[in-house]
Amino acid sequence: MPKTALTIAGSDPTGGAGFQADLRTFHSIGVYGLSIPAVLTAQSTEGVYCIHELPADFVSEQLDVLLRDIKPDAVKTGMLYAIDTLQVIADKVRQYSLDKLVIDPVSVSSTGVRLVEERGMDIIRNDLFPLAMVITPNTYEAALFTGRTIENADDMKGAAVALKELGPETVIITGGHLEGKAIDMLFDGNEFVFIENERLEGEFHGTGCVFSAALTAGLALGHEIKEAFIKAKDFTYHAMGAGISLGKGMKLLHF
Ligand code: PXL
Repeated sequence: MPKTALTIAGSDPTGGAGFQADLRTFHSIGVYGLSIPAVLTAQSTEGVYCIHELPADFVSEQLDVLLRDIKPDAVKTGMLYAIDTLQVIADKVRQYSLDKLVIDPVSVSSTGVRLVEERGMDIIRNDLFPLAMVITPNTYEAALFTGRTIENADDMKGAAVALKELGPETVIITGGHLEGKAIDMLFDGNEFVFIENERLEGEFHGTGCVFSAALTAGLALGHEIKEAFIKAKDFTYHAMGAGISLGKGMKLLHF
């Protein structure tokens, strides 16, 4: 029987991000993908043009119907957008004891469009982070959630310690948006693990989704968090290296 991973996330018609990218990633890693769309977007490689909420009680219904039938080996959340939807996810994670939970606290698109309602940030911080096995903010999101400035590896460490205090088991901050080398960092309360890569040319869309989905797939396969982190980073970096310009805007990861 294959291992299973569930993504609860937004729709990105390009497939570069959102639940479509998560499903591609799960499949590529050999994990059977389950998916619940939580919000729809109209977007291209040039950006997000429109966001269409789904009723929170319909997201809730999708979760009930699926989870009464199948217990996924790991779960990730991506763009959830609406306050009511975020609350539903927190409730359902508790109700169904979803313990291998990766929270990618998607807040802003690469082109600067808000992907969560403003007060939703509080629900992510107070209700979702404490339930997470791993949270995967990028440096920009880590700065938003902690109120800190993050410009280098030391700032990343400080932010990770502050984020860990909010309750997740492990914090991974992805640093692709910093100057210089691309640095990603894991903090589990005891040690910091850094991964450094040469920065790749170009603007990429969906790196956060692919990374967190690869991490979730690794956890579904039974890897320890640190091993899943290293493998997920490697997967994402290679997919960026093979990135494609399908449209007029950002590059999409290819794998
Ligand atoms: O990359 C973050 C992200 C996640 N999910 C959806 C998105 C985006 C960015 O645009 O559209 C659906």
